[in-house]
Amino acid sequence: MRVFATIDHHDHHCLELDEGELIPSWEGPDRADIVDAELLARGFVDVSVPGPLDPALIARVHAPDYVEFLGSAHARWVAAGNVGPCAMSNGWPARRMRHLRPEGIVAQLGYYSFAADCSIAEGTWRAVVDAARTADAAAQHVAAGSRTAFARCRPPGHHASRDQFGGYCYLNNAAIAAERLRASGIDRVAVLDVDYHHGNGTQDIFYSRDDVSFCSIHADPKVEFPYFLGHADEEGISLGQGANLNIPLPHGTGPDVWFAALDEGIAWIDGRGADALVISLGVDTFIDDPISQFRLTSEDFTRLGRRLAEMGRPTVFVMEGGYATEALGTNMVNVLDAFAL
Ligand code: SP5
Ligand code: ZN
Repeated sequence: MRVFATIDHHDHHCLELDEGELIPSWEGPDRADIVDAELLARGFVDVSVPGPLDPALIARVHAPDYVEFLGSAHARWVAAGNVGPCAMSNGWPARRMRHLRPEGIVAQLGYYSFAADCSIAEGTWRAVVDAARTADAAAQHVAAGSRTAFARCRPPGHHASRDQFGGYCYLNNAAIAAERLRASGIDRVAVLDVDYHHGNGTQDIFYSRDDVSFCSIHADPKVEFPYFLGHADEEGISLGQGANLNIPLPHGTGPDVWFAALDEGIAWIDGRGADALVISLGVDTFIDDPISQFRLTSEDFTRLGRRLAEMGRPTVFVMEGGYATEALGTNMVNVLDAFAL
């Protein structure tokens, strides 16, 4: 299996507001290093650096003003005299307030984000661009006829919408991969999101379209981040009516219930008739994940890889969450290894 990766993510490590404290984000550079070490140890040596960023592709997924904002936010934060190392807001446009774009950097940080678990460090934009390039390259590899490819990227992407960051995500790597497949002439794409958290950004990006179907299996937003999207009655709108499937599950969900949900999601995708798949591959469903509450074991990730292989479709894997760093490499590569067999 071809792997796409860069090491330019190393300067991206933000602060996040967690349990009332500003802490170094759970989503740190060590995550990618651990996955890289495990890939190497298990013989995944076909590793390529992705090509340059394609602005036209990014523009199919994200608003131009948002992309411009992300690229300049940290420099503006410093220029405005803010002392903290990471740019973040303290106010958001909530109920009955107006969604007019404000002028200052702190206000715009609120306008362009939906959560305080995510900020912008000096090295963030460079890492974000690299993650997007990585997802694009993996999709190009599959569009060119390969059975599969793995985008080993960070920061993750599935919480990022057309114009909002949050949940450790800035540009939506999986959506970028899906758009690359579409732009390469693949008619029907399905994104299957197995990260513990609902892929609210991906859902939102494709919500009114029928050419990219979206299925997410995740912790119930009534009790889990991102809290405000991911319910079972969100089925898509207008042309996209019926092209969105959410399967929310309770805290404490174990393998029996989780794999039954996976079968339901796979049957639904089969019914949609997808020509290629993008997997938003989060392994924060792991029993020992420090911020999550599902109960999959490392062996279950092997089972997941086998089940995805049985779908028999060209498949782009895009790395998302997973915070149990000791086991992250094993869990991520277990999926890929079982798929590649
Ligand atoms: C890509 C992805 O998996 N994003 C997840 C973002 C979740 N952010 C909120 C995390 C809150 C964690 N609080 C757990 C406290 C444990 N002591
Ligand atoms: Zn997650």
